[in-house]
Amino acid sequence: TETGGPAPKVAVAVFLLEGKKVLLGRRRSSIGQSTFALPGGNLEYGESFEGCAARELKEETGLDIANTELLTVTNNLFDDGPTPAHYITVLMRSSMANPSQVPQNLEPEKCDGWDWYNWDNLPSPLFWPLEKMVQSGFSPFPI
Ligand code: 8DG
Ligand code: MG
Ligand code: MG
Repeated sequence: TETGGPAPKVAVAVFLLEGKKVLLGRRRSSIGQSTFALPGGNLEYGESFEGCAARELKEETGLDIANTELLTVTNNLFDDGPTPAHYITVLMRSSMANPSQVPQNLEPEKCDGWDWYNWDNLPSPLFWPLEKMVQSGFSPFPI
């Protein structure tokens, strides 16, 4: 085993679905700068995946979410930027707890803004871990 070196981190990212649409925001971060990504962030010590999803959505968009379910997990090495990182990314699916809520850009230093995008007409460029999922034929919608 290794000691002292960098360790993989755990992130939770959320496919927040509304009909055929998904919530995405353009990143302002050295990892995935200017690409469209899901809301989400780092899993905190002691937190459940569902709890992390709800907390990150509230912090980043002000939205309350419901029916949060585990979809899949991906292993992502971000080694091409100024801040290399290795994330195990847990992908969740959620719906809006209160469909009359509107997403707010509560962390403008991290995101240009949130919007709904039709799954059949996603914006470009997507954050590469998301792009990879789309290219593989992955769908976040229940069958
Ligand atoms: P925090 O301080 O709020 O915990 O973190 P954050 O600032 O919200 O972190 P983040 O960069 O949004 O998410 C953590 C990592 O998760 C990110 O650097 C890389 C990984 N990640 C993926 N795919 C996605 C995605 O689609 N959206 C987000 N937000 N993060 C993703 O691998
Ligand atoms: Mg966050
Ligand atoms: Mg985030």
